[in-house]
Amino acid sequence: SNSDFGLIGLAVMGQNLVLNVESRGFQVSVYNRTTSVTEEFVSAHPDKKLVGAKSLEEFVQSLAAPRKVMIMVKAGGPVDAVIEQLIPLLDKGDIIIDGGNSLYTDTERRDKWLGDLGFRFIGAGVSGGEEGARKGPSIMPGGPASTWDVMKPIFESIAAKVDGEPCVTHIGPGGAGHYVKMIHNGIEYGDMQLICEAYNIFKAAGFDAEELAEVFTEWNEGDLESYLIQITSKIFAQQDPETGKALVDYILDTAGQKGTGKWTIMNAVENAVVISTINAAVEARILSSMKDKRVEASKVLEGPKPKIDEKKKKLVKKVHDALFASKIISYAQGLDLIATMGKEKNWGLDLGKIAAIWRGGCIIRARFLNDITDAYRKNPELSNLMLAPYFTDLLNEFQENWREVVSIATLAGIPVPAFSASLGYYDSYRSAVLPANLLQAQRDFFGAHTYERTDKPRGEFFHTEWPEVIG
Ligand code: NBP
Repeated sequence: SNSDFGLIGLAVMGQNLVLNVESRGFQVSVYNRTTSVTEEFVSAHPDKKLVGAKSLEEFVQSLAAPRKVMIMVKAGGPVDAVIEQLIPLLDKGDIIIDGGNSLYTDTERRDKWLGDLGFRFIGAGVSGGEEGARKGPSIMPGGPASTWDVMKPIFESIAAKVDGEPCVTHIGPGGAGHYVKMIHNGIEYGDMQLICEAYNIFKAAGFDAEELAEVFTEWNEGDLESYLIQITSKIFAQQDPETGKALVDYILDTAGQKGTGKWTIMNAVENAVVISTINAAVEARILSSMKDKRVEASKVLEGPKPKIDEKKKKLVKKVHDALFASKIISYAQGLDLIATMGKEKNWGLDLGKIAAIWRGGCIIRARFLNDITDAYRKNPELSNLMLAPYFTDLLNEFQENWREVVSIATLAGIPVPAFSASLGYYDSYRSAVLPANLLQAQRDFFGAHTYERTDKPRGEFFHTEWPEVIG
């Protein structure tokens, strides 16, 4: 009974996390439902301080007190199944960590369930895929602060580091960690779609894969520097071994999704927060998956030829501005949702710290997260990221090219749902006057909903006897 840490679930994420924890000097016990997986894993790493357990009893007995057990199995039912099997074997005060992509409401339920039984529970979002898990992920743990204190040394040692700071912080109680991970995934959807729209515009302007690789390589050396821009440059440079041509041109244009984007949208609607960029990204995936219907419609529904006549160098700058501006909007919306939910739940979230731990390890890591961190450090009560002076200046600088890109694309019949949704949000948000006066008139007309007047104090409501409409 002397392992520092135990992990259940030796699929991709679990195996890599175990190797990461072990590499920081900890002895790790491992258990997997299918025993052969455990045996193969342990024997593949004879030089590592690993204890492979054939049963959960053996696993639990191999851990030093208080036991620290991380569950890394498929989200949903499997997590509850593992917890149920663990409960009779653990002692009060032992710590259970769920590191999968659990829905935050499940985490809240488990937090209460296990807390009532005297166990300590942490629901931690882990981002960065296989490589992140092995070399250093971004970790978003939620649960009691006192439990976080016990886990802190291990979590800080395995997390990615940026400027020496570990990409992990205590997010808040209960489901806060998994909630923030969910929104992180939504933001990831937005980032990916925005890059795809930039690509589509360049394609219509005649850029070949080599030129695209150059554009993205250059962008990755500037203010757009990020993991997703970097891998995109590598994707364009990748040749298909069979034809010697760009591999990307052979990949079918239908995307899948696992559900975190959908959860993010549902939560935004519940909180009455606009996340139109992420919305557009999720819907773009849905539309992409309707390949057969799109092929049919392409034969009958007309539009202009998707051709853009612009000087390539100038277009690159314009699309850069459109992409960056849209990305700022997407983060402004995602962070607005996190802030709103944090207040609603009394989670005491620190948006600056959340942005800071996304700077390394995770899929959305990007240079501009430094500026987001700064913005919230300067003003923790910032009402919207767009209104932080640094981002206000950028948006003011970019907005002209941004409009031009949305217009050029629209006139050429190239769909830019995320670029235009972002611009629509920007223009709505900065409109002192919106046409909702008419909307209120309509509502009062058919439903006697009443309205307020521009020439009377707020809070005074009026109703008009509108003419009768027959038929
Ligand atoms: P999977 O999500 O594919 O889960 C496979 C693991 O779950 C195996 O170890 C399997 O054991 C175990 N398992 C299942 Br399925 N049902 C079980 C049950 N009833 N009892 C016990 N064990 C059970 O693994 P993953 O891709 O490594 O992901 C793990 C978690 O991390 C998920 O929540 C995922 O969403 C999250 N995540 C994944 C990534 C990624 O890039 N893959 C990134 C970030 C987060 P078996 O071997 O006996 O079938």
